Amino acid sequence: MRTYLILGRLLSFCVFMLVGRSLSASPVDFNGDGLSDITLIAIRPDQSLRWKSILSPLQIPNVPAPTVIGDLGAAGDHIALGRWSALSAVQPAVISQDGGEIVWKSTGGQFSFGSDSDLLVAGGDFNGNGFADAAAISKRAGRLVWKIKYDPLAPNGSGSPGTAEIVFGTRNDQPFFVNPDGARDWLAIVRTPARGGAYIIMRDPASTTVRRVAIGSVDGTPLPVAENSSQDVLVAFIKRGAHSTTASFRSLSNGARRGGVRWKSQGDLIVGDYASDTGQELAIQTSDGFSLYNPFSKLRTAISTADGIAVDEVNLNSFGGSGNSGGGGSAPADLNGICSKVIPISSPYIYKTGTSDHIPDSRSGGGSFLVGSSGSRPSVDCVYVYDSKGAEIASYGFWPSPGSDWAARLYSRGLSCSDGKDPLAVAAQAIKHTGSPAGFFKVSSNTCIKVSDLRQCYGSSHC
Ligand SMILES: [Ca+2]
Ligand SMILES: [Ca+2]
Ligand SMILES: [Ca+2]
Repeated sequence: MRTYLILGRLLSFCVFMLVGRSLSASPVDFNGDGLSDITLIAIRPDQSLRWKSILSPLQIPNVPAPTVIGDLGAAGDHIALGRWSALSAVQPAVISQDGGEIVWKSTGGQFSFGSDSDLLVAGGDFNGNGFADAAAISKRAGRLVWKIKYDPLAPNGSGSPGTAEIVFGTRNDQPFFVNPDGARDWLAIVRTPARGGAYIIMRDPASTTVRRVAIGSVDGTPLPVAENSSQDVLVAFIKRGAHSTTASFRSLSNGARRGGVRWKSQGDLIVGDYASDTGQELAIQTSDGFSLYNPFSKLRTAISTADGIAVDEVNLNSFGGSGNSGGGGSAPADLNGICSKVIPISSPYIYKTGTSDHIPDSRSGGGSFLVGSSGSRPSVDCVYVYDSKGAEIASYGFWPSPGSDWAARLYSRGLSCSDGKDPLAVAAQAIKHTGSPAGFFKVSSNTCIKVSDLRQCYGSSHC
């Protein structure tokens, strides 16, 4: 699902809900109009995170400017927005790696929980009392072990603090969580047996009750979607293609297919009750705003707004067991269909997160990807950049007159193939999606140049 690891400038992976996760949950609603507000994160020059909200974002045509909620966290943290210390509203929260410790920090306090090799689950309320719980999933002897820390930041005398350990699922299952009964979030997995078919299997954390729903064949990352009150009734399966994002919906009660949607853009998805149509909407962040879809009413609408990294309450995070260093290693399997050959960046290639001072034009502020004269011009029309799971995250265009010192000069801003993105936001997107800041610049039909950390500079004397 979502992994928001925040790195760089203004931002990125995906905050949420009204009709949301638990009986007592209300929307991420800062202005009290009953509809979700879009939460955005920006990275400040000192690398701290500034949290903002676009209140009532569907006030067309005048989308309000974001309101500052507060500052919490730093670039490199994961997002854990939730009702940690008050039932009335969500609080910003982040998960940080501090030495060997995983520290969860909100405006109401902090605690250590989980390890850097666990899948860290934020956004769930597994005892259904409205206060956010933390969960960490590890693998033991081929099984998934869910450790739950209930209400860790609930005020004294509130909540039901405690812990639970539940073995549920096997190593090849895809874990998530869902609220199928309106009472609490259940542990959930998607299982795709080798013999075919797929299942959603849910386990009530308050009992040993298990529900199993056959959903045919599905592909993508599961995301629960609520129709009304607090109950999830659909699961969206999100698949990010090279140039598009699709969601296909399955009924949580009987597994039936309930339509789908395709966006011609590749971005982060958030879920919330943003529009007054019944049920939650999915919103994908595009280069100039958000495109929304309601799977119940089929409403499609778009809003344009300033940038920032959109986040919601459903976050499954991983630090990947190797800290924030990122990069290194060979190309992950997911990338193989895109680049059969991966070359770590070295001369004659140069990558920079900015442009040289002598470039004051529309290219400024974007990323630079340069090929020295000893190299050859990439044999593609546009150079696309993929993350380590093979999702396209950026595109660079050729400067038409590279000069004799260069085989090619490409920029992420100001040119026909340029997507205009800030390279640090691209890095944040990659980290949120994959846990790694690596980017792969595809320079021919089968070859990618690997930049291990898109936040760094490579190959230039000006690095
Ligand atoms: Ca609102
Ligand atoms: Ca709780
Ligand atoms: Ca709605």
